[in-house]
Amino acid sequence: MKSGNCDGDCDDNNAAVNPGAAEINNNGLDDDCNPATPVNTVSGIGANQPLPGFNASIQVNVNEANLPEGMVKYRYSKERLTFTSTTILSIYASGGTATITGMGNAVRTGGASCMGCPFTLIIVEGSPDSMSISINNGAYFKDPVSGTRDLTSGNFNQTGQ
Ligand SMILES: [Ca+2]
Ligand SMILES: [Ca+2]
Ligand SMILES: [Ca+2]
Repeated sequence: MKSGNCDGDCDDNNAAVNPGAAEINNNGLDDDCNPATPVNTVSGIGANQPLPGFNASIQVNVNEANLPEGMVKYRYSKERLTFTSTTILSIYASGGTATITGMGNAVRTGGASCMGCPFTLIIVEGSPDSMSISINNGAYFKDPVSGTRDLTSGNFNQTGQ
């Protein structure tokens, strides 16, 4: 049980979690009882095949401390789709799962575009890492399998609770 008692300890049932503890990245715990640490980040390049014979790739570099400089790029050959972020709104990472939201421009060669479209990117640490992206809440594009899909090449690095 979490408690709000006056010693500032955010988890009285876990002796390792307290305001004097060191933050351990990506363990799913706010070890030092300070939600502001660590600064959430995700960076890297990865690729996979959402459907056999069709290549998807993603490039991401988002740092909670400097969201305006953040960027997400996604390409998917089957849809002739190119997506480039224009605004990063949020990043949250805990326990090895990072969620990034923002806006961007999606273009299908010879098809409909979606300018200023909201997107959600999920990156999960693992061996290999996995990813999933949804554009316009899935109305424009959604990775064609539920959950996240393993990378076939590349790697992401993330920092979070
Ligand atoms: Ca913390
Ligand atoms: Ca990784
Ligand atoms: Ca932690």
